[in-house]
Amino acid sequence: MNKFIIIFAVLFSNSAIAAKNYYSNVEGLSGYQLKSALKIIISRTHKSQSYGALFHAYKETDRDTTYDGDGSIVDMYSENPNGKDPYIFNSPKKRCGNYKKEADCYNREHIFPQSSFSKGKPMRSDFFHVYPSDGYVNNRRGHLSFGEVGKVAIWTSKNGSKIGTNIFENVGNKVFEPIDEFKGDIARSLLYFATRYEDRIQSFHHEWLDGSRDRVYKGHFVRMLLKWHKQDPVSEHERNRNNRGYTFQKNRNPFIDHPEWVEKIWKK
Ligand SMILES: [Ca+2]
Ligand SMILES: [Ca+2]
Repeated sequence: MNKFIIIFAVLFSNSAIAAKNYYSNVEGLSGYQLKSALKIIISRTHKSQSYGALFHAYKETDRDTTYDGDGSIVDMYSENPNGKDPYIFNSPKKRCGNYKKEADCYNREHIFPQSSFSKGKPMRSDFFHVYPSDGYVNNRRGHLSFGEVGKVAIWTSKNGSKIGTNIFENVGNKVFEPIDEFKGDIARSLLYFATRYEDRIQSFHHEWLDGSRDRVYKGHFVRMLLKWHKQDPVSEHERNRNNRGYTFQKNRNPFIDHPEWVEKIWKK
């Protein structure tokens, strides 16, 4: 083990210990009271990092130590959890840049599109909803909502992420569907976002918003996020990313630490 790995191992084990004391004064709370109490905790501790710093952090925070364990960057839009990845990114030289097709380069994907909040701070560089992803797939997704496409896709990425018409509750809008392995990850990112920014989100614009501070998202969208949260439980990769993100940005995603809080807040 080299010195670098030992330093990170120590930092991350300290992170895990510190996380135990992270959620204070939320005992007995439920519903939107719990959400607002979490909002205070994750905002007070949030040390916003620069947009450029994300790129530097990814080589550690998003390192593949659980799927292939090859140390390359986990990209939800190209990772194949059941076999060989169609392509991998493991060099800073692969940062976008221009791209013409998948595998050309990676950039920073905002799960909650940055156009929705005019690239404002600290949302734009908030680690818990900004992930490294293939530039071409990121661009195809654009600011589309998420949904379930079913069998008839307009377009499919090399790992099976799809664009097409949303069949979830027959909503019928044009959506992006990630692969099953990452549906929960994306749901928990969006629920983090709804909590962290509940005081500002009424001025943001996206078709999935219902204009409220408490529930934040439209009914069908909340029901789909709850479904995704349940069918794709927190993985070891996600827990690692949460701990590494805590080292980087000093706050945490409560719904990775306490998956049971999702239903406690949103289930009606
Ligand atoms: Ca991989
Ligand atoms: Ca997952």
